Amino acid sequence: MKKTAFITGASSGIGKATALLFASKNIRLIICGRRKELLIKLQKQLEPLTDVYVLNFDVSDKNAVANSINSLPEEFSHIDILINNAGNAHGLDSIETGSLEDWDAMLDINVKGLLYVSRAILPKMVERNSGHIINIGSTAGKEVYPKGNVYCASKHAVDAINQGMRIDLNTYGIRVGAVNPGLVETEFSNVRFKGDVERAHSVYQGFQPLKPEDIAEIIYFVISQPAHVNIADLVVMPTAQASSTLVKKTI
Ligand code: 8X3
Repeated sequence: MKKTAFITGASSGIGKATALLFASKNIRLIICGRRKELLIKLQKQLEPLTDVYVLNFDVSDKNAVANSINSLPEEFSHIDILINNAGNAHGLDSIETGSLEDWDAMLDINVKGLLYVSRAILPKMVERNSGHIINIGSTAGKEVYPKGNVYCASKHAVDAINQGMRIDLNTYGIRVGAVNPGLVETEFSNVRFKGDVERAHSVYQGFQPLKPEDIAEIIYFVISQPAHVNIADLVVMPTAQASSTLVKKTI
């Protein structure tokens, strides 16, 4: 039987690459995000390959999350795979000068958003005693780097939630695992540096960063394992990266 996957943050980056790969593997999709036009465009691209439903909401809005997920038509309400991908960095400031708005945004989206979405989807997985959740964390959830403070805290929270979910959902046979990427060239740095394209671009210069498609392939590998195999936690970096602060650059 065809599986159905629910992907947050599907309008760009890792979420979009995962949607494209899943569609090519005949997985039915619910693609979610804040940018409706991009989701509609992606839906048109995916529809020749699979059934696609668009949900346009902000993960940090708990009512919108619950209403959107409750509004899913019957044929999309059986979710086999949840990819908790939505997440961003806002700013790169030392703790004493950090922006409260940036902190709120990161904690609201990366931590609370992930929880709201999971909480809305889990009851049906529990009812069926099956499901697979992939939480997209970060190397920032494994170590802390200068000025990473709150972003790192939000991703450390994802790491803890990933472990907590696996423990609590063990009794229901629901698989839970995380994929923690290092430097992936997406809109990530554009958002972190608030549209300073040059600064964002410089993060990925002088070495070969990961592409969203690299992470999508790994996510697909994780979800295509046999039912008795749960990949609990993966850290993925470009070859040029050894840690958050050590990247071998040619320039
Ligand atoms: C993205 C990786 O190193 O910019 O989560 O925090 S990093």
